[in-house]
Amino acid sequence: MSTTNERIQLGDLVCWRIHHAGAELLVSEQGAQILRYKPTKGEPLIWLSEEAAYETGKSVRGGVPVCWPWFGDLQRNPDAIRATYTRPDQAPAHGLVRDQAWQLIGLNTEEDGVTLSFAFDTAAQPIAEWPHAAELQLDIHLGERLKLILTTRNLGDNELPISQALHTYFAVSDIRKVQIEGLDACRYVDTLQDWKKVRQKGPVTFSGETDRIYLDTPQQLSIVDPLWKRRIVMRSEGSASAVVWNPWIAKAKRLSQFADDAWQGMLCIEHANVLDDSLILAPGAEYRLDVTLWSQAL
Ligand code: TA6
Repeated sequence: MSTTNERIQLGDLVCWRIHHAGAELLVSEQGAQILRYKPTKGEPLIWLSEEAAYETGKSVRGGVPVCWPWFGDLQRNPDAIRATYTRPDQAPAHGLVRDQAWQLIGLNTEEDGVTLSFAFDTAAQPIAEWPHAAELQLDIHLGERLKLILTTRNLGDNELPISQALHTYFAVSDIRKVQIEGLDACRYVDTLQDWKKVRQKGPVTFSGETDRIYLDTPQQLSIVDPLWKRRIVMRSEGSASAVVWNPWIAKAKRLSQFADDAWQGMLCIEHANVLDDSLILAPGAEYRLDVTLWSQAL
């Protein structure tokens, strides 16, 4: 199987472009952010904005931003998580690491594929407003499928409350024509209806802005895309919550790095540990969230 690994520069960002058996992966060291993933056959699985900016200190729109040590608006997180940050009124959305430099700690090529490992260590890169000893590691394995393993280690002497998500932007033919299978009967919080609790009936379909936090989610979800004649399959371990988001027309106009019509070709399904599924790591403990992605012909 032919495999190549290249270190390239995109704008301000150092990135790694990996080819293995006809599949392609592109990851920036900033945020350990996957920017592109195209399997051996068919369309890319991961969506990346045509207006993406590759700038130091700015998360790129698309790919798989890592939301940690909290997801979303810190004020909407459990009290214990809010209390980990000394300036909660100025907390950035989606945590502190998606726009920061991570360290490449491993690049291994095996017969079955290539694994890139990145780490963010608060001992090496202290965050004054988040004074906790922790290490975050993202292992990305490109093989027949794409596997992401996000591991948090609590290196401190106290409990560490966190919420997190792999904020994956999937590429779809037309959001109006796809559906998500696997969430039937799950509870969800509708963040667009004042965080009202609702129960999902049947597959998730899209006819407007959608921003929901699903709870008690199963290990396997899929996006059925009839126009591209494919099913994107997502299998996770260590996550019982998932965020489903499409900005639709009006919000698309307000988003940075996002063309007005880009809402039609993307869908975020974000495997998470949020709300009831948030975490408290004991001193010395580690926690793994992993997601494997692949596509099948319909
Ligand atoms: O995950 C859904 C969400 O929280 C949406 O509400 C929207 O804000 C999206 O994340 C994108 O957030 P960002 O900060 O990347 O623009």
